[in-house]
Amino acid sequence: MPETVVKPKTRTKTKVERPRLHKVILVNDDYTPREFVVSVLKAEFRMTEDQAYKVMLTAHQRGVCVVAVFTRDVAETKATRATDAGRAKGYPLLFTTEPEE
Ligand code: TYC
Repeated sequence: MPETVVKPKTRTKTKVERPRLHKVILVNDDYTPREFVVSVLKAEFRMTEDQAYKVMLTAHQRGVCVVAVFTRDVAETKATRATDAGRAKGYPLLFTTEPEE
């Protein structure tokens, strides 16, 4: 008796999309010293003094500044570490994340 051969009727389309990137955002406050913000930006985001100073000043003047973009995990880890560095010194320094459009 011949075997029944069942042919698949559906095809699987492989579609690979890039992971969405997430912004790390520095939020201004009235208490964290400017130099401390700069030192955290340099340590956690590998910025130069000049880059860090510009980002700090933008957040200071406008309320927020985008620091950099990363995959979600990296963005969240860096934001948490940077926020914790401020908390360890008793400062309200805050870094948040949000997905890019
Ligand atoms: N506004 C703070 C001050 O005047 C400095 C500061 C800048 C704090 C940026 C947080 O995200 C910040 N000492």
